[in-house]
Amino acid sequence: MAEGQESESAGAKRITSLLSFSHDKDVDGLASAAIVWRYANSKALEFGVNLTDYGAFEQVFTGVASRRDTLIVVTDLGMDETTQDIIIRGLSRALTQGCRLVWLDHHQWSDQSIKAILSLPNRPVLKLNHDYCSAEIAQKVLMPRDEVCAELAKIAHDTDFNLREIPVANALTDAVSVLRFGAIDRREEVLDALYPVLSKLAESGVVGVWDDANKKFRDQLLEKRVDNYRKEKAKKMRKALAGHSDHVLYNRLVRIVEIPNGLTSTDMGTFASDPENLIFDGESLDVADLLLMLSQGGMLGIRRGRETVLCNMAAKLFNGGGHPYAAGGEYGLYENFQAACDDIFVTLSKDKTWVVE
Ligand SMILES: [Mn+2]
Repeated sequence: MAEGQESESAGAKRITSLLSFSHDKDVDGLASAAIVWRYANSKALEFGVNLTDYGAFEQVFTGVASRRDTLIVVTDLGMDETTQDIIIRGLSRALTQGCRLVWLDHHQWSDQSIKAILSLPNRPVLKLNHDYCSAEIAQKVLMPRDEVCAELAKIAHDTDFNLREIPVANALTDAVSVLRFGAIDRREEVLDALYPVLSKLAESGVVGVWDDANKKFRDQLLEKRVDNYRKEKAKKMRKALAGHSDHVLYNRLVRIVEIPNGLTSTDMGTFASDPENLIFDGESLDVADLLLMLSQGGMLGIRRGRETVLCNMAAKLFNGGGHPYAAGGEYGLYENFQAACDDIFVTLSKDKTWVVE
């Protein structure tokens, strides 16, 4: 036993740097990376970060194979099964070269993916917990006594569980969208666009980017961009909702809307669950039990207005998954929106698993 401990501390001493992989799409991914960054600073490890999204793992994870003596920390990312082989190969190589792996996540994982991570060399750590967002897991595991990290985790929870109770959490969600969509439009790196916010969050927490007395971002240009984005967004969401297609299935109101580029399912889902936003020409629509948002690329975002349905079960019928309150899937490319809606209604009518009895 004593011998084992000795070799472990000798091994730990060799670690000189920390490489963080996190989700670029939302506040949870960003807050997780900021918490990991603070952990790296607390251990005096040289810090590097990669932000990515599903479908782009390959570019990001291929570089990992050349790392040595690095602590690799992955947060807010589930193993992407289509690129699992590439990820496992890269990580396996890194871990035999003295790297260590800590993977913290809250998405649904297949048994096969869990096994693939746990059978990697050099005793990888994998912590999965569906009751928390990823930033909360990172905070509890890595920085349990750090106040700044505790606040970051709280904010991430507010956005990830769609509670929308903390103003700065909403503002940061919009800032991530503005910066991310802006970078994508200009074909720039999302990481570069998010880096200034991320580094300030890591350095001094929320107070580094947000003036809470005035409920504004400290960066005036960012504040302006977010404000403008919110106005445009409200306009687009109203237009999208006006073109909705409704159908009652198993006594549940199912609504499909076409979601335009530049809007997230979370934004649309929140907007569409507020009765105040559902008044058209003096007539008010009911809040839908199940809301499906079809994007021009054929992706489906799924949210619910009541706890009478399970978004993740509906998503399963469209090759997707997620949580009961928020999920996503894929319908495929389409030309005629109404025909696509009818087709989606037919699929939902054939399987009752998404209905809470
Ligand atoms: Mn998350």
